[in-house]
Amino acid sequence: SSDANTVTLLDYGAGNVRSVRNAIRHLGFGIRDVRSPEDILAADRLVFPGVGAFGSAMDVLNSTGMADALREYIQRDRPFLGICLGLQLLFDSSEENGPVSGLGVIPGVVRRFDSSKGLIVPHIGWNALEITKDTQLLQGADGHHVYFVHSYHALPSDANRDWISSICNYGDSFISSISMGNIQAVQFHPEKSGDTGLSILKIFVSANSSGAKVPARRKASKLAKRVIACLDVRSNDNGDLVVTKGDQYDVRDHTSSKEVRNLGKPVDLASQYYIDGADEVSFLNITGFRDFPLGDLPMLEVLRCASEKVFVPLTVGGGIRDFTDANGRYYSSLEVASEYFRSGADKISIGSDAVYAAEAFLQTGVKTGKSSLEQISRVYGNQAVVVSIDPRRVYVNSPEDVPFKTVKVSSKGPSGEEYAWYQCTVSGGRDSRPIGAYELAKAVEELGAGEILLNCIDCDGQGCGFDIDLVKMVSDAVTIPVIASSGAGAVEHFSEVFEKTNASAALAAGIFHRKERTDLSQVPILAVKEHLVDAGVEVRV
Ligand code: 1PR
Repeated sequence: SSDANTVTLLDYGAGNVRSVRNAIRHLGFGIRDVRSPEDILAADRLVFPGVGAFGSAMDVLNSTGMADALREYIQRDRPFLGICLGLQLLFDSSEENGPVSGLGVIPGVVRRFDSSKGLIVPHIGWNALEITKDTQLLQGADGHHVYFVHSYHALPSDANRDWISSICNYGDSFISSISMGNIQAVQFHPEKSGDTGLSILKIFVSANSSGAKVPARRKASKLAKRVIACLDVRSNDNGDLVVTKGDQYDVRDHTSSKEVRNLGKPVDLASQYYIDGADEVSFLNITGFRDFPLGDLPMLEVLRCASEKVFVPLTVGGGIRDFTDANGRYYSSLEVASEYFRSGADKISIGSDAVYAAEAFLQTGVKTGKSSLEQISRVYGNQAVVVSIDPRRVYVNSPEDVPFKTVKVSSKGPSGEEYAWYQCTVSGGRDSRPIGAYELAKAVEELGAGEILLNCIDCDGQGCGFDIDLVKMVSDAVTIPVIASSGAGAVEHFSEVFEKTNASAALAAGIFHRKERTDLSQVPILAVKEHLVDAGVEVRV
């Protein structure tokens, strides 16, 4: 490809920039990778998607001489686009494991969001920008939501005011983008912000300077509630990877054939849900607990193909744990997760293994640092690690009956019980464990989970609504985002869960699947979004 069709990418090898690559290629551009500081200075257009922790990124940039090259490139006012950490690194310093010095191009500091007053951290999801400076890059972003995922943010001040092109509100105002001459950087992820994000990237990569600038416009923004489409994936009896869906985790048809329900191909459905407006797509490899996931090459292929077509975050779960294969070769959970990330996942989700880790932590009070949850969040950041909880409701007469947190239930149990606790399970609901959903949620938050996917076996596939008692209990207990899951059967169930609980997102499966059963109606994602707008819930449309 000619130079005009090629952008230079600075990937210093600290994590997954596959999404950025996919988005640039999707726009029809080629990528040249930076191998040396000279490649930076020779670039026509440089994209810098920062990943990993601030300090380790600066270590790499300093030791390779790339920090100096970047400063010089920026000094020369050459076309530059920083993304996420690629914005933060431009500032003087960060408090992340620090203070640590940054590139020092822009005056100011990078701080952690303060969760002490109940603010949910990380800031994950879709938020709108307050555009403060005429800038062409943000043309398509005016009034639209873009996708953020970060725990640290650059603070606006008098000293850096001239650089700021937009701010965003989350707890406090933070800098969501900067623009000065040819130097641009954004805190959000254009590569994961659907069409809005792709249009921003396109303006930069195509060096399009003909369009109108967005006039500065101040408009209050609020983090939107997310609607997530979930695909439960497994091999069917013929060995093909299919999307399936169970009733209370039972995925076999209750007809005479007892076949695994086959609702379609994973990549086709994921692309369709992206087009339909899903804010995220999740794949759960529901037999991952028994098969070795890296033996499951089709799943990795599904991720690779899906990430070329889906420009919102992708999560994958199932089978993330240490494993020894039939030949005696040992794989750490970190290797399994890394393979998922390399194949296109933005987040991984851990089920069974997180239950064991939480049990051990609660018994000993010691964080060993060795669990899959701790290791993966240390290397990839907690925003990349979701813990999936699969609890089952257990009714009791009184909170004193069990050593677990109970709730007073909104509808009584079969023998008139007024309370319930939610018992965690492993292996897709097959085995029950001596720990409640509340205790598990608190423990995994301590161990480094960035988000909780809260299922409920009783409600799964029933279409009768989310378990509000459970979602309220857990979302009030933690300061990381909680994704309510299981039971959506009508648009009203989504507004109910957002009105009555602190859930940050709602995940559903059956309600969106097309060739679903005839006993439950299929509802498109757009209908859910429209209903939420009418109900006064902020969503991305
Ligand atoms: O334990 O780390 O290998 O992870 C296994 C993962 O697979 C877990 O996240 C677990 O929730 C999931 N899983 C295991 N077995 C099943 C099953 O159905 N037999 N699926 C299963 C769980 C729950 C949701 C479902 C919602 C919404 N499915 O993913 O999509 O309940 O459903 P609905 O909207 O139709 O009600 P590990």
